[in-house]
Amino acid sequence: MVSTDLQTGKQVAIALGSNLGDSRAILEAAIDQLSQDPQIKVQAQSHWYQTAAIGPPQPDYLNGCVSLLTTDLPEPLLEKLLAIEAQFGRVRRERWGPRTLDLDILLYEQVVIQTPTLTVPHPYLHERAFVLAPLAEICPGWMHPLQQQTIAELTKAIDYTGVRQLSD
Ligand code: A4P
Ligand code: MG
Repeated sequence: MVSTDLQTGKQVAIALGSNLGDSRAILEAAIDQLSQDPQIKVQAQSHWYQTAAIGPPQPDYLNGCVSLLTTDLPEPLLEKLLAIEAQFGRVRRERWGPRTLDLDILLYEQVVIQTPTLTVPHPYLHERAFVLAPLAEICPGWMHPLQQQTIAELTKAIDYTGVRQLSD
């Protein structure tokens, strides 16, 4: 049964971001979509953070993270995330440009993947305050398989200017 499988599922951390449209509603709806998938169990959700954009000039982002248990392998999980992005009208234009919804796989257990379509851990995870702040709330003890430091340890070297936790 699916629920039994999920007990032995893999632990995954996902980053969510949006800076176009009704970001809060879009991000909440994306989590809803994930939680309705029979092969995914959403375990924990961070607060939302208002964050100054990294990249070309553009509006602030709303960022957050969730941790999942899933029986999906990394590539099929990425396909699901891309489908959810598409559902919310995501159109890819410039690199690091504004987007209605961005869903990134940050960590998949201790797995390291480097293919043309998927890099895990996410290559910028350890240096981005808008990722580390929410991630540290929900998985502080998770070891980054390449940095060999926990998420809590990685947060210590980061400048949090422009990153503000929202109250609910
Ligand atoms: N891809 C490879 N690895 C992954 C992964 N671990 N998770 C591939 C998800 N996708 C992954 O994605 C392009 C392709 O990356 C996907 O089709 C998938 O095959 P994209 O989201 O269109 O990426 P991009 O915008 O062209 O570049 P990049 O470097 O992936 O963007 P990021 O790193 O996601 O950064 N500022 C703030 N404050 N908050 C933000 O959330 N986000 C970005 C985008 C820039 N500035 C930001 C924020
Ligand atoms: Mg992305």
